[in-house]
Amino acid sequence: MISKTAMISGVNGQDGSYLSDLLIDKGYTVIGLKRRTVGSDSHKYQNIKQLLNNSSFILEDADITDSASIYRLISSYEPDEYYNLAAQSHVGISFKTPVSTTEINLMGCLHALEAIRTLKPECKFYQASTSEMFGDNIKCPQNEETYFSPVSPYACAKLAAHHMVGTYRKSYGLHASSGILFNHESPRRGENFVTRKITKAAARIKLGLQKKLFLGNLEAQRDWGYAGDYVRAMWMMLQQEAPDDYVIATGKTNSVQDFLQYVFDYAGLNVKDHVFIDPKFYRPCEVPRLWGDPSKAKEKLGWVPDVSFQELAEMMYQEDYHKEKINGF
Ligand code: GDR
Repeated sequence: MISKTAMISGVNGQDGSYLSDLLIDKGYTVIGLKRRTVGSDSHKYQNIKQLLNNSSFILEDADITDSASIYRLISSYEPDEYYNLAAQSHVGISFKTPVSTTEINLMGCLHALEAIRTLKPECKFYQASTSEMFGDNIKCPQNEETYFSPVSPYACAKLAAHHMVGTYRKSYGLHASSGILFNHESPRRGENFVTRKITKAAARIKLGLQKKLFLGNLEAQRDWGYAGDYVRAMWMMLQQEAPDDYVIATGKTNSVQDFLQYVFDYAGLNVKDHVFIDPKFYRPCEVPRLWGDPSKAKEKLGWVPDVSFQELAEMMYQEDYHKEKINGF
């Protein structure tokens, strides 16, 4: 067992919750940072409910845009590893909230880097970078050498943070790594991301709880993997002697239409009977095609994904079906 302390921002999100499960299994103490929201936020504990009574899991209120809260927590817990997973992570919404998206996705990273540099420079740092940084550069498959061409406020802020991590690594010798993660999904995925929106709607249609599903661009291609596999890669990066950047992907690409068709076929439903296009789900600018080349992660970290596209879609549909069955009746 490993006796280390890890701090995870965005702990109640999909990735934060899977990473906490993984680290606690390995013997870590996890300090989970969660942003306090106005009003009832009981649904925000959904992904971490299995950890709330675990003595190795400590939940702290924090806001990554409030540098004082990050300094206070790093100073009191002196973590060995810090995983910066908190973000405004919805690309479409970033067009509507470009300023707050940039504050969270760029300044949140910078506050943590500065706090680590001044308070605990030996703390290893992980930054959640993203394939969205490749933007409209459709040279495929994309790897660590592919040039970035972001096309959303979300991706611009993430790219600035990505460069900030590289700058702190070079300038101050921090063990700071960025994972350029391609889309990764699971039953814990937020319901406004397209895969979960599709699996939840298919389950509800199958159960007679809903008739129609409205979507945007079905042509976009994404390299979809399983979040549980991807958090393993995050941890592996911080166990390396030297910090570095890694593409984490499956090496396969599929369109939104492919995912939709697969889930509806699996559920025994006809797409044409239920799915309609609503222009409001189109973005002002779209990333047409993401397809990652994870060779470096395989070679240097020994990382390979376990769950296939089909297994992922089936897992998500089945969980949504069971949840909706309980909720719906
Ligand atoms: P993405 O994920 O933008 O790739 O970012 P999302 O699931 O939101 O969109 C994937 C593709 O589906 C198209 N699409 C729709 N998307 C949503 N959300 N809702 C719809 O109704 C819909 N219809 C079609 C989108 O236009 C897009 O092309 C995710 C996030 O997790 C980021 O935080 C992360 O950095 C990247 O993946 C890698």
